Amino acid sequence: MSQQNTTAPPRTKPKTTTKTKVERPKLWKVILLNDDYTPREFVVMVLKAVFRMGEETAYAVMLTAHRRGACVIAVFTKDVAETKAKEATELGKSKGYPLFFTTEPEE
Ligand code: TYC
Repeated sequence: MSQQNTTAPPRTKPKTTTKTKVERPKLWKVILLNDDYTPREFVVMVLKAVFRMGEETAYAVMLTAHRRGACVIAVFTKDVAETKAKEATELGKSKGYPLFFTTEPEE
């Protein structure tokens, strides 16, 4: 009786390999824009309340936006950046100020 060779080891080496690439989620900048009407103290208050800045950091950021027209405040995930920018802009709006925070993706 002829016997078939059934003892050959199974092929275990994959024909193709898959590399899983996990990319870091892109971060978004929140940018404070200057305007001519919002009181400086109000801008500082909003920066402290929404972005958890201390008095000195908030004042420095406000002054940078005042002098240069805009200032990057912080980076967050897209959702958090948009929520905070909206919340901070709304605070100004509720007092009738044109205070504006915008977002843009980081390179
Ligand atoms: N420019 C405003 C003023 O002179 C103060 C201010 C600073 C407003 C920064 C907005 O992002 C701003 N009262």
